Amino acid sequence: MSQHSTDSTDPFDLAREAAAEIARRTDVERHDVALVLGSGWGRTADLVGETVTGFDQADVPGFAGASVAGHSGTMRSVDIAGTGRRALVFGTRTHYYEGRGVRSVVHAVRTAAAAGCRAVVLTNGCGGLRPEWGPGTPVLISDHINLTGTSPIEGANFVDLTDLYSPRLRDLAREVDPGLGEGVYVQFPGPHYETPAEIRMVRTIGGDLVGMSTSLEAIAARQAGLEVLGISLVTNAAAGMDAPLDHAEVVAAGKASADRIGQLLAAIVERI
Ligand code: 8IG
Repeated sequence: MSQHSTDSTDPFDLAREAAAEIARRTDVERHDVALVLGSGWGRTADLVGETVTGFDQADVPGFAGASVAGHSGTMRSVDIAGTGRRALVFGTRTHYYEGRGVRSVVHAVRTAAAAGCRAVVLTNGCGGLRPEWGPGTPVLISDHINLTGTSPIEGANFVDLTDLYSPRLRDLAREVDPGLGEGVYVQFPGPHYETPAEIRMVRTIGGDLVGMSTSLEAIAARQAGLEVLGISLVTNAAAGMDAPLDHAEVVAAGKASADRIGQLLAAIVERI
């Protein structure tokens, strides 16, 4: 079976349709920066600026409703504090494991490009392989390893992925928060987590973070000409590592990180 939709709809036409609907609903012709909020990042958009317009993502062509608990299905147009620029915030994403096809996974990124965005910030919640990154630690993605076995690119388009995760935007993020570490994100198809043996493999091949998103979106973003910043929030130690913190500690770490990652995202978006 083809990994891409076999219907005759052009995914870029669908993205343009979605962008037109967004322009209609928000009354602005173009947005400047897109944010995709992953697990744990849901409330951070409030710190980016004032939500001028919010609507159900599922009302925009090509988008399905939220299907993962803890993800908000709201799309928002946010006035980036003090800049006169607009952020297009996707409160949820379609994951590869949902089985809706790779086109659905990258539709938000293609829509962002069609809506005029020049950069996209892809966030996620993930497992961490470095013991110094406890739950609640934000980490910049320096590069990725795509273990999904698929690609969002259709046809013989040999898209260069060198410096996919923009060095300029990573430098900018570190100006905001000099304590930020960075690592290689490994996307598994999911929805199951890894086995301890798979995590040992990840370590061997150079991975630092494991998750079920982001890489396919980043590839589509590069094809669309967007600058990409990827930020992971380590929410758990990868499988087979030392005993995780107890639940109360994890909750406390999450609360403490909410402020840090919200301020981080706001300060970055303001400077992009
Ligand atoms: I949150 O440990 C979160 N998402 N693959 N592994 C994978 N995805 C994740 C993990 C994890 N934690």
